Amino acid sequence: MSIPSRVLVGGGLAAALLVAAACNPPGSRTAASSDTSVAAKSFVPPGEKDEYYLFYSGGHSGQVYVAGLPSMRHISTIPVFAPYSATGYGFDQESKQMLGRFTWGDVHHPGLSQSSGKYDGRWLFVNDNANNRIARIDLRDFKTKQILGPIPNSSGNHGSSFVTENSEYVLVATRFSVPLPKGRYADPSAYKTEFNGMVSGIKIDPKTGEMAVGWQILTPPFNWDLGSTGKGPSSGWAFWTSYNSEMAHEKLEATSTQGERDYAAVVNWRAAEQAVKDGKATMLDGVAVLDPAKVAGVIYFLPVPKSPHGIDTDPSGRWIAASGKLQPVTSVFDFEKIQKAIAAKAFDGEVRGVPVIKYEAVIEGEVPVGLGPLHTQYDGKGNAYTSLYVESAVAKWTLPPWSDAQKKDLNTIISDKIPVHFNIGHLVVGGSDTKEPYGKYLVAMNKLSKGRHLSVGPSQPESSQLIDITGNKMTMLYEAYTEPEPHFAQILKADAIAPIEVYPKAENTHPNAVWDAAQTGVTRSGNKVEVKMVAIRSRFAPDRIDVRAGDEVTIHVTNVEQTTDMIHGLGIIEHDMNVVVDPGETKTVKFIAGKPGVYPFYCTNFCSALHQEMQGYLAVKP
Ligand code: RUQ
Ligand code: CUA
Repeated sequence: MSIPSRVLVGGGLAAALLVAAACNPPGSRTAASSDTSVAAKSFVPPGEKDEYYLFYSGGHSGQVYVAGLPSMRHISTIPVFAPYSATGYGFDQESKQMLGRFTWGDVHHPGLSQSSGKYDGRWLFVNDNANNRIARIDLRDFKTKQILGPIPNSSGNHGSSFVTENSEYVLVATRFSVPLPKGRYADPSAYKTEFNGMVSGIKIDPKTGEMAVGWQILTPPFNWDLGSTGKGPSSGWAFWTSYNSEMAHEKLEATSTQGERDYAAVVNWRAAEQAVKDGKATMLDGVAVLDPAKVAGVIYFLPVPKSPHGIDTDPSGRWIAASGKLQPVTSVFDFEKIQKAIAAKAFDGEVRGVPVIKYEAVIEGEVPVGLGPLHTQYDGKGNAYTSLYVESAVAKWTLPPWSDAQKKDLNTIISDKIPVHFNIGHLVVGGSDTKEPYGKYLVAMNKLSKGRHLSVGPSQPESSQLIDITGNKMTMLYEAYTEPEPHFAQILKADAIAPIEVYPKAENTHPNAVWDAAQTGVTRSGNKVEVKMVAIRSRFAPDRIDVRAGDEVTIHVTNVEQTTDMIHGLGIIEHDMNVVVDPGETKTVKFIAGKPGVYPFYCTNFCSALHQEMQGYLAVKP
């Protein structure tokens, strides 16, 4: 069969679903492909600003992209897990240190910080699925400020970044299981007994945002998938789906799709925090780890139909929608019933000491949304929107409480369906994960774009489509193409933040910052040369640096400008070095002077009419 593997969702069933998907889904309509009447709705005239920020994950590019909504215009790239010469990220000492030994990451799920269940505009957290890390971006200057990890005892940090209501924690869960602690060898055939997964609470300092590993909960080697945090009645709880509760370790496509149901984790993170305080944890690789077989009440399992993916808590915190990729339904659970079931011990046995909550006791309904449901978002007006990967559509449906008539036929609560192009993964509605969603727009993040754009050869971009959700029916407004590879995104009201545009001189605490030519200079001790440099329109001072071949050269360059958008760069010919320094910022670069010769350095950001003249020489004597 010649279906690309990324389109497959699993075995023969997936193939069947694909065939079905080729037909026109019932109730669908074609998108506004050439309907110009909607054009004005996403048009933001030149010079005017968008209403929202869209922060979307850059997948294995390791970056975060910033666009405006509704225009979908790309405004900025925030480098996080990969060097980015455009801003000098990964070239200066500070960012090099943050990146550590890695030059890439796999960003999946950005999560905005919250206070009282609403976005507070302070930080954006993003996960790295590849190297088990979490990063914090400060929304004051849109820069990555911390990279935590690799997280001990964790492999495949995919199930994150889920921020709790008051940013107490970023909660993360492992996609892969390995023998713990990391570094221990066990034969993969002993997967069931020797391998484990983990749920981790990454503690956030409420003032500084500084992250630290708080505690972990040991789990069976299921592959934890997407999650969400609770609020309202589910405050203090968090949820993840899993695939592979079969605990298979080979040919997962077939072996992990055997069971009718997989398990979702229902985690009481407040109880976990308390249990650690009460001394119930054991240290493993420096982290307090709770073993649920010994510590009751921190985690429960909840059966969810066939290979679920997304699990999303609604704005009220009562309804939790989990989608089974291989089942055309989204299961809606009632958290109040979950509480009652736990209290009444309405369990269906246990798995490794973790009670399994009775499905029938907590299910509110299985909503027949369509083929290949993945993720659900909410508009705060009682509507839910589920992405349908196989069907390439978004289904809109009504949250409970449902009338008796509706309950009898849940087809009646599906109020609309819109096709998207093609194979949608995530979708995002502004503020869906908060108590007060903005509604208004939905962005469909599609896995394939299949020639809806000028051809760029075999490596095609992903497509994102903007959908108006203000009416009863959804309206397709616009589409844009993105760098690889958007997974989830967050939408933030533009006026929720007020980013700085220069670093105030008074706040510059860099020990080697200099502010005028008189303070600059070159000093030598042994074979170490240290340079204090200023950059100002349109020169560097000093603009001549004399060293000897093999010297270790350190340059501290301060951009002394205090004017918006007056950025200077320092690129050094044939030394693989470029840093970009924002107004009021100081950066330090370190390198070994190369072979004898004279190497020009120059400003890499066009800063003034005399930008071209902003240059100097690194003179390397034999
Ligand atoms: S996962 S397409 Cu990496 Cu977010 Cu659902
Ligand atoms: Cu400074 Cu160009």
